[in-house]
Amino acid sequence: MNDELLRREARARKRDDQHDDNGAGAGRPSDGDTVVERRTRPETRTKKPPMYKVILLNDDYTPMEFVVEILKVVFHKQHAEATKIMLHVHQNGMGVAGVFPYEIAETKVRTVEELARQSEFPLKCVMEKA
Ligand code: TYC
Repeated sequence: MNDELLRREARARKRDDQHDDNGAGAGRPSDGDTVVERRTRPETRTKKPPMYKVILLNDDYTPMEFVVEILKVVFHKQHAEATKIMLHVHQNGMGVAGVFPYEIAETKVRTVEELARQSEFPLKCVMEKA
């Protein structure tokens, strides 16, 4: 089922590449300096935004309960999932709290660090292209 969807998507992409006038060559000057606008249909495919992992870093001082609360409040995780992620970070040094478009990831990082700062914990959080 998924394979069939992937095949259809690949075929659709191939058709688009062959027929669309929006790709390379569109708008090429026909002579000296006249730019010909050859676009024949509106752009239909909407690009997905690049995604960023928000990564929590381990430290020796931030209480486990605080990290679990952060994961629940900022990343909307259920208690069991939040605990699992926190323990993963505790044991492995870092772990992914979530994956978001750039500006949302950036806001999450700032929120985590601001909440940690207010409680005087050194919890750190970084983002990385997914
Ligand atoms: N290592 C911390 C402790 O033992 C807990 C902790 C987990 C801290 C995850 C930060 O991102 C973190 N209290």
